Parts: sequence; C-alpha cells; structure tokens
Amino acid sequence: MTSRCLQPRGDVVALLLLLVLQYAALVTAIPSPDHRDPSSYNYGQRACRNPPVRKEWRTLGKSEQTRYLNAVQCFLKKPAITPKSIVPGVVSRYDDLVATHVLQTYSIHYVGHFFAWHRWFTAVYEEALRNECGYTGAQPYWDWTLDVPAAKWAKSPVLDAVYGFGGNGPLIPVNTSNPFEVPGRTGGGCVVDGPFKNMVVRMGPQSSVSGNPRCLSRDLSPYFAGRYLGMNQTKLTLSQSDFGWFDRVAEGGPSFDASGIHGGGHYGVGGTYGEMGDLYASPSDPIFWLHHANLDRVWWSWQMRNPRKRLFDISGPIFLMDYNNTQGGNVTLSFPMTLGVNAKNTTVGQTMNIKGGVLCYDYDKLY
Ligand SMILES: [Cu+2]
Repeated sequence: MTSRCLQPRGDVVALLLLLVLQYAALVTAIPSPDHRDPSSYNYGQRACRNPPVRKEWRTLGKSEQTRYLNAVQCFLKKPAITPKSIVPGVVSRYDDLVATHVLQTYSIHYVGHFFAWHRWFTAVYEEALRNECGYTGAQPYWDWTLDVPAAKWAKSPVLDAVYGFGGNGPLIPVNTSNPFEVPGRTGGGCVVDGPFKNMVVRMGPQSSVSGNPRCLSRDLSPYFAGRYLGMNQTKLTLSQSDFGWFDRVAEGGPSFDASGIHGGGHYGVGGTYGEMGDLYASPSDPIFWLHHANLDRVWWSWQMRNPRKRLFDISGPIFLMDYNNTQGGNVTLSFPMTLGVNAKNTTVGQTMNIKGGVLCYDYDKLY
C-alpha cells in the first residue's frame, strides 16, 4: 500500500484490526500528565462560566483572524512534551497532538465515540492555544456549506493567502488507475501561499511517527466538496433520529462514493496527496481544527434540536466499523478516552455537553 490516502475498505479490515491491537498496547503505555500544564485542560468539574464563543472564520475581524493564525504559529514552535520513547519524531507541541491522532487512528474512527473523541480533541487544542500561546478567542469553525457549489470552493475565505490558511498545492498529474485517486482532485503539491507555506509537517505519512519532515500539501477537490458539503448533505445528517445513524451518515462508508460531511471536508481539502486526506495524520493541516469544529457544531445542533432525548444519546461500536457488534459491544457514557500527554483521561459522558463535564465553549449559531 503506497498511497498516502488509506480508505478502510473491506479487504484491509484484518490489517486494521492488527494495527488496533498494536496501537492499543502503545496508547495505554502513554503516561497521563502529572505536573504539566495540559493536565488542567479538562476544566475539572468547575462550572462553565463565560464560555469562549466559537464563530465562523469569515465573520471574524481581520485582527481576530491574525491573532488566531499567530497562536497556531506559536504552538508550532513550542517544544513537544511527548516522550521520545513513545513518539520518536515529535518536535513541537503541535506534533504532540498530531501524534495522538496518528496512534489512535483505528480506535477513534468509525466507532461510537468518534464525535465525542474529536470534540474533546478540538477543545484541548483550543485550550492549548489559549493556555500556552496567549490566545484569547475561541476556536473558529468553517461552515463549508457557504463555500459550495464546487465553483466557489477554491475561493473560500478559509483558503485566503493573508487572512486564511492559504490555498491549494500545484497539480500532481491525475492517475485514474490509482484506487485512492480522490474524484475531482486538482492539486497535491506543497501549499504555495499563506501562513503555512513554510510549515514543517513531521508526523505521518499514514501511521509513521518516526518524524518525516516535509511541507504541508493540499489537493483540493471542488467536486468532492460540492457533493458532500452542501446543505443537502448537512440536512440529511441532521435529520437522523438517533445518534447511531447520525454518526453513520456523518462518517459515511468505506469508499469515496459513500462519504458524508466528515469525508467531504477531509478529501475536499486533502484529496489524495494532501495531509487532510491522510486518515492518520490529517491534523497536520491547521484547517483540520476548523473542519472538526464545524462537524462538532453539526452534532451540537442535532443535540440541541431535542436536548431531552439527545444530550446524552450515545451508541455505535467500540471497534472499527463493528456496526453489527460481532467483535464487541457499543460505546456507553462511561467509555474511557485518552489524549495521551495532552490532557487528563476522561469518558464519553464528560464530553456530551459542550458547557459541562470537561468542556466549556459555545457556538454563536447553530444549524
Ligand atoms: Cu480523526
């Protein structure tokens, strides 16, 4: 398997399960934080007063946008806290978070805690920017429904070269015989403009954490974004009546043709050759956090449409794509989650309410 874009399709499930077991051993070996700052990121059980309010990227003022981008640059320069014995290639705090995602890839996707884990992961990043880089705002989100149909995609304000994350990479020729070729991809090379054109990506590609310094790549697929990131697909996701189906529609199936809004953002930006299209190392692209903040906003919108029934509605498999529960049961509120050195371990139940448990933030607008 030489492609950097790995779709967990049927014929690799056995391999995936092997990897899960391998990583389970590794992940449990990660010590939880002791005297480090990040141990305080779980907000304890204190009341959530004055939560940071997350806003859409283009509604921020230019100075707010600049302050956020500067905070990311700061975080990219902070030294890593992950022991080299666990992740040999870590250099920066940013690498700490990417590595955490890489190591757990097959235990946090296509599972019942996919949304909970990524909600918490994004909140811990937001809190790290605030605690370690003096950022005073909230994590922005990217409402991609504003940037489709396809013809608008590459002109998204999120991809702006000055007040955004920069745009596409130069085209790597399309090869339709590659099974991992994302339909409609238009780039693939190093990002050539914006604040991250000189960024050093170290984690990945795929499951490697040995440190592979390289540029940040993007491979925009306007077609893919247009197909999966419109209001139609978002409404379809929001119309599901229980969490299990909400999650499955959002995560989609194991092929490009069966994608949902989650894959829409990953492959719409990352295509085949960009970091966002790498199932393991996708948080390497700072756009990841804006995409996941919006996915979280979709989930919170869904929860808030019927909070009595949905605030604590959780289901879905413990093991990757085990929707028939042949390998294990379903996730419950007491299901444990870890972010390694980046935060104190928690449970799914502690992340169901964005203004309670271990979380404290809000959204300006819901779907
Ligand atoms: Cu992920």
